Amino acid sequence: MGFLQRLKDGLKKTKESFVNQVTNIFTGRTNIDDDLFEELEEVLIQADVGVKTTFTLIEKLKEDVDEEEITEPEELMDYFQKELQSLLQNDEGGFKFDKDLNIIMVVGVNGAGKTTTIAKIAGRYKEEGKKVMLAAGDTFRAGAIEQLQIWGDRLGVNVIAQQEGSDAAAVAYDAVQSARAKDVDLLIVDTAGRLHTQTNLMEELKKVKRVIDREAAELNAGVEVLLVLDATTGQNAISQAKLFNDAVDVDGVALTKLDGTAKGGIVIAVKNELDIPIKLIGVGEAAEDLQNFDPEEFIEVLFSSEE
Ligand SMILES: Nc1nc2c(ncn2[C@@H]2O[C@H](COP(=O)(O)OP(=O)(O)OP(=O)(O)O)[C@@H](O)[C@H]2O)c(=O)[nH]1
Ligand SMILES: [Mg+2]
Repeated sequence: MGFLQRLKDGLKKTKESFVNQVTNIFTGRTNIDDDLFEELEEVLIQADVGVKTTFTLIEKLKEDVDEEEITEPEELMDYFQKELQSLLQNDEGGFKFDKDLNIIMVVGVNGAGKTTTIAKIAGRYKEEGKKVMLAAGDTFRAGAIEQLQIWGDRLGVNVIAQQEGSDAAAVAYDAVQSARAKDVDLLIVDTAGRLHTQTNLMEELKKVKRVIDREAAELNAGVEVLLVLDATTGQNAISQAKLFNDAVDVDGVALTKLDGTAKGGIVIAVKNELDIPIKLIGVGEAAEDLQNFDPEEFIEVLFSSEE
């Protein structure tokens, strides 16, 4: 299956619910009136686009109507898609590797998809010929280290680990040293899932980040913090992101499990309410289901009528 087809399949629930409702609003009437905007507002908020972003979108559409003298609701739908695309405009999806050693620290709440996302990223860059290493920084949850080691074996990638209960920052330190000694291109550091409200665990995360930053500065290595968010958690993902961002300065988001929600509008809220770029989206469990986020393509696939 091609990657566009995977994207289409993954967004099926959102297409069937959110996109259908939006389409009906624009096609089921002859005039652009207040009712249209009110219905649109309701559908957008229900789809987790977020209140602030919804208001911005509606305002922009009203401006489009005035400036372009649009009278046909169907024509306005094209503008709606364009406004969505421009709201989602990012730097490119994926990561930039501009250093000899590049480090990605992966953070997020329990079960968001951190470890599987790490495995998918590792597999992808290994295939591209990069030397990849993993660090088992989840020293907290029983079985977490083993889970990463199994992935490492499967992918043929080195995993740096200590025993359960050890200091996550020490694992990160070891891993950076080892990555340098072994000429690794990409080191990905797993961390324990934690609730954004657990202050002590957030402090631990800051410590891990401090250690990585300090060691990376000595080696002139690049560091990115990737926050993994589960799309099915809706607006809660936004509050999580704010607190993780306060703690460790998030550089990008991987939004997983979009296949599991009809409220794909969360993509727009993440980008617009947080101003953190979405780098990757997850639309299923297979490795190929983790894709670089491309806003234009995303909106096109979302609104295309092809199956
Ligand atoms: N359907 C679907 N499932 C996903 C996606 N990404 C991850 N998962 C599943 O989500 C579950 C949890 O993934 P993990 O990677 O273990 O999550 P984690 O954040 O490491 O969890 P903890 O280590 O417990 O904090 C697994 O069953 C994954 O297969 C996705 O894009 N779509
Ligand atoms: Mg994990």
